[in-house]
Amino acid sequence: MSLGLSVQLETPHAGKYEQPTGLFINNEFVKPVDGKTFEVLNPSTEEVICSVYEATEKDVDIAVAAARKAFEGPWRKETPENRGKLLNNLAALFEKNLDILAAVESLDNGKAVSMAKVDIGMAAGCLRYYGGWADKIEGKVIDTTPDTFNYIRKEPIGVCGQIIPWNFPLLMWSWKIGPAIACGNTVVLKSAEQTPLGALVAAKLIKEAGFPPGVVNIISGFGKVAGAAISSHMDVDKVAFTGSTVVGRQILKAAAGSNLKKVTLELGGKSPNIVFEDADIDNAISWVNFGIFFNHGQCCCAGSRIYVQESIYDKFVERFKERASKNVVGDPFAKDTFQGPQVSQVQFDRIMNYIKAGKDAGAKVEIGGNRKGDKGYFIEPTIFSNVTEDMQIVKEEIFGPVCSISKFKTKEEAIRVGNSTTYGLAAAVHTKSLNTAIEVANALKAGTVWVNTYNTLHHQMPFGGFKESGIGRELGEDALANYTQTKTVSIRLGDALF
Ligand code: TXE
Repeated sequence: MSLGLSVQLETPHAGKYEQPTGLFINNEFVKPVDGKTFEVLNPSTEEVICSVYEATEKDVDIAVAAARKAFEGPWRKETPENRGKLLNNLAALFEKNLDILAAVESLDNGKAVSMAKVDIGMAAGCLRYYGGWADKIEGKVIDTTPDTFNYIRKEPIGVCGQIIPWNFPLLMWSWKIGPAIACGNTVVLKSAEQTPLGALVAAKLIKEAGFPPGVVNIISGFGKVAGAAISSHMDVDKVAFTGSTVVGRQILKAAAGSNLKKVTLELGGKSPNIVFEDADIDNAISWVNFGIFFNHGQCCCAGSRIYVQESIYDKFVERFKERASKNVVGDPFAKDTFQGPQVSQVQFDRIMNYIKAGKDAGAKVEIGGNRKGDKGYFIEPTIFSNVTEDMQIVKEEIFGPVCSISKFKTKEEAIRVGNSTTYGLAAAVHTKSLNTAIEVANALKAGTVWVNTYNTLHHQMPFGGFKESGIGRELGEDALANYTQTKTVSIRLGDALF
């Protein structure tokens, strides 16, 4: 029996709901040309939740054609005010459907439902924020000579391909769609193959919010097939990607080898979290714990390298171990859960291999280091000490609940080790000294530096990477630059011939 275009599912938190399974193209759920499907697993139980339809190159072509038609058609003439209204409608629908969206996110990704609710609230905030920008994207007039009138227009880029990961499925969905729509583009968004469910439930809200057909198209599928088809497509004008650095490079190559589409990349990290001896220790411990273990360590900005000043190191390690041991790991739908399972078997294996590599290299396991339970992809919060800068666990992104902790003596050393990475997404400094905070924040080569806090992203503030952590900035006013192109118009006023 072939799969229908929706299935009835049930979540512990929000009860029964209708889960779309098709590709969302032209405001309708449709079956792919080849009729292929793939299974979606519940990471807490390793059981199949349902199957969804898989897009191949042919479906990417259809979705891109729909986005092109909308872009060259009525969408082009849509007023900025109306674009803003649509994003505001969508934000309100996210809020109205918060419980169900959060529940689907927990079911599919494994994140604690309390955290998923925060994600959905932030996604609504992001969509509303860019709704506010839609009618404030302005050009300017530039005076050059008396007989010319010159103006600059900020025009949409066109059809935007957007490829998102599985760690914050719906938050990334909003980070991508919000600014693209505010600037007047159309979108083909591919969700991650591990977490397609929320993106499809949210696709229903696109239609309900009143978007015209073809403006936002959402497809499920695999990176090597649908993702690669988007990044090498000759009629996609821009690609925005969040994911691994390895794939980021492939996307740049695909863009270079096709139509030189504009590319923005938000990639991995190995962020330092630096604690000075004058820091408020309770505060620092809370944020260091949150910095690495939030979202099960599956954050591109996770504070995975912890450096503590020598004089407080022993005390800090003891207190940090105590704190991390209290993180409740388990069923994402249970009330007190902080950490759920890793997203997939592949990620679970990758993390367990890193833990083994740390142990083999002689690092000391302060806590954790094991799988938790025997069902689901749960891993104990793990802290390694006795590490050296050349160890794999200190150099490479683990993307799990695993960190290293080591000591430093001076501010200069903290800056040096903080910067000793090919990445540059985020960093943090904990200190009561304003001078230390500013000096170190300015010296760290990272797109975001937090002081006495961690992971406190906000849609009003730009986010993105230095070095190999990416190209371009998402969020804030900066993101608008990713989704507009500048046109110079120069008009000769006099009639003198050249
Ligand atoms: O990422 P991929 P994976 C890092 C993290 C993690 C590692 C691997 O270190 O352990 O990446 O995770 C699509 N052309 N991050 O394998 O493969 C894919 O379908 C076009 C950091 O899941 O990069 C998915 O939609 N697209 C990160 C998206 O890329 C391709 C978040 C991410 O998948 C493609 C996730 C291709 N050739 C992982 N191959 C962050 N920055 O937050 C894959 N994709």
